[in-house]
Amino acid sequence: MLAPMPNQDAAKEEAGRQAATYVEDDMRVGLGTGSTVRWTITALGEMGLDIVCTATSVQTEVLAGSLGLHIVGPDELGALDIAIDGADEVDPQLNLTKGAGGAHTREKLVAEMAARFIVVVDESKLVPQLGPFGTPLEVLTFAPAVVANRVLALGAHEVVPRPGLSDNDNLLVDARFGPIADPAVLAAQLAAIPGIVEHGLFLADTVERVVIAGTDGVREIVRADLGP
Ligand code: A5P
Repeated sequence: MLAPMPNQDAAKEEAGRQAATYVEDDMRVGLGTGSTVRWTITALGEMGLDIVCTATSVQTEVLAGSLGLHIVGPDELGALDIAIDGADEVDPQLNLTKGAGGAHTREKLVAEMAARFIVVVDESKLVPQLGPFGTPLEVLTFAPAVVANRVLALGAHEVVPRPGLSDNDNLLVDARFGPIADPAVLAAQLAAIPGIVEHGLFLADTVERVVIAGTDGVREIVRADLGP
């Protein structure tokens, strides 16, 4: 677990609110899950824009609805102009680990529906290599031990089950691989295991920018091939 930074809550609010400035009237907006993007959702509620949103979890749907945002299912929108979400780890290429909140399956679907995917974090989430957090996996309840053995065979030294079920009524586990040398390779290997509904590795090619709040204020990193 990464060490919390001083004033981490204030940093989350700052990053979350800055990301909301990318949203404009008439946009179709994907809303992520977690304590940082909660501030984006709060800001959107305050801004009173004419937008339609889709939510990545029941928790976010309830929050956004309570703030007066118009929420519909992804199928009603088909595509999104923008999605904004948090992350658990961000590497220098902008690959992400997501899923601490168990919402990564819906989060990945919504991120990939969006023309622009913006990530909001405090700087404690920046890591030189993905892995220390663990890799969240959503797994069918049908044969979790079979899946765990396949994940161990890929090099995980531990597969830790979480209590409860996801919003999709599946199991959640955390696979511990240690530092991940090549997230794209591991992502492909995990995607090929039957019974894994979705893994929490989000590759950089889906990410436009990361909004990062730290002790010196907010900064943004845009994916290298998109320019400053
Ligand atoms: C939810 O499943 C995760 O992917 C979150 O987006 C992630 O855990 C970020 O949450 P915080 O902003 O609370 O750290």
